[in-house]
Amino acid sequence: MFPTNVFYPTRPNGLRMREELLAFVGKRGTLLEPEAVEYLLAQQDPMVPLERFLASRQDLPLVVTLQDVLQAVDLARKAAAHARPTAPATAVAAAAPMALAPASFHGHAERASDHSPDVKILRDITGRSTCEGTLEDFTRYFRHRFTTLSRMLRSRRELGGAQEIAKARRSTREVRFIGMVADVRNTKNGHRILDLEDETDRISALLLADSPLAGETVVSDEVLGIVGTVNDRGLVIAQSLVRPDIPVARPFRGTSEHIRAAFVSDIHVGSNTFLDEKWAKLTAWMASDDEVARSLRYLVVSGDVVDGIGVYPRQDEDLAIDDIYGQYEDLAKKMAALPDHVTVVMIPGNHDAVRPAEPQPALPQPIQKLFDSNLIFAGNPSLVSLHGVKVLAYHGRSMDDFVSSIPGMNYHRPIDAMKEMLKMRHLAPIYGGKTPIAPEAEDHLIVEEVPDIFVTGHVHAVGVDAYRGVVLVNSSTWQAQTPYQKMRNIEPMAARMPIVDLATGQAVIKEF
Ligand code: D5M
Ligand code: FE
Ligand code: ZN
Repeated sequence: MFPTNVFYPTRPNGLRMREELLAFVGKRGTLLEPEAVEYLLAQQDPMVPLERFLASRQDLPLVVTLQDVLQAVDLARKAAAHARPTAPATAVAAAAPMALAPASFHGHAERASDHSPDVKILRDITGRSTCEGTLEDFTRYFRHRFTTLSRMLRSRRELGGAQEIAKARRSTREVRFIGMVADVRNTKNGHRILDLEDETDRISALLLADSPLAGETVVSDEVLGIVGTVNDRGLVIAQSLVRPDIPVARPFRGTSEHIRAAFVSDIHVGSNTFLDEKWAKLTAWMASDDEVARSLRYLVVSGDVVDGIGVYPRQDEDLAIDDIYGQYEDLAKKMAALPDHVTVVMIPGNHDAVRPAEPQPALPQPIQKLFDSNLIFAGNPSLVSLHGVKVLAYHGRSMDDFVSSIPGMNYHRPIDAMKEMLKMRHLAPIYGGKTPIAPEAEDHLIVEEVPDIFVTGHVHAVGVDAYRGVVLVNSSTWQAQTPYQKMRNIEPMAARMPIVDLATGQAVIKEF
């Protein structure tokens, strides 16, 4: 069962607190955005951040947004850190957007070598794949996707009393229902029509071009809720869309010490555009006595660790090492050259020597044997605990499908797609695009548990940000532009390494 109360703690005095909050801002002639209310109610003392925000403003806005509150909290945290430079930062962290990562960390660094590794793989397909790709497998897979996501949606207040589609169709009043998107199309007047299905029936919903829903991203095969009214032709005029989402922003639950994790991906060892010198610089820096380098306890490698063989037509022309074992042997040497205090967790990507269909299992034993014991291999995706901090690592192939089906998404802004994944609570919602999906008995691409850190690679870009308390990381590449990427106009942002402080969730990007 989905442990609702673990993710969305409700305070026993929640109702009274909610009234108090609303009355408090009401007296000051302003309103609280519902998301801000939810965030505040999840805090130890909801009044503290609110008072902080109100105190920071001379003239109050009409509506106080979640962003306003988070910014005030972040400012207060920074001010506190400034006043007490050696005091550990409070666990508020990564709440404010950090697209422009600061150059250095707040807080004191620990020596990683003083801490033994603490890695637990919490969720991963490796060794548990059962599917054979039969029709029954697909039916079971989609049923699992639908049931799991609709269970999440049912716990949303907006969808209280949601009906089955067969019932909703016959309604003449306001309806609420949950469906899997079977089709999205535009009408000639710029409206959008969604076809939605559940186990009972199918229905069409209209998103009007001049409504706030016009800007909502909707993709095939995601599961969402609709609130609307049915017109006399059986079409639902949607008033709102409800995503499973992360309904309540949570503070970052970090470690007590400032140990850090670094993130790389898309190393593409074996490619003739692999950035040898940049990697050598990285290796030297990691072993140096730089304070941040010494504080790195973990290195998470999110796939495309080698360039592979026969991944795309005429790839042999772009290879410096044309043997798959040769490529992994070379990578193993590079990993062995990293300092002992760094434990590596490695997942595969679409260039690696495992099945391309997601979820992908960990690299096979004959390849794992090439590496020393400082490496831990996991599947793609995996939920891994590093010193208790939950990291969801996913290579990110589905971003190709996000980019091709959503206007405005692009390869330079992977964070936008990552936020959509969290809202949809699914890493690869679009079925039948470029991302091959294996119909396992359970949908491993569902984001069941909210992670503390969510990392992807694949698009050869770099970025850090946060969404509702989850730190988002996209981890660059160690390969310069290939002829294929040149043809597709993909400019890599290479040799940049995001590093996250596991105590505070603060992220910086180190460039080589
Ligand atoms: O992906 C490297 C980059 O190339 C990344 O931005 C995605 C893009 N890419 C890769 N394969 C495709 C396809 N089939 N269509 C469109 N774009 C693609 P890598 O996985 O390293 O090859
Ligand atoms: Fe790649
Ligand atoms: Zn890739």
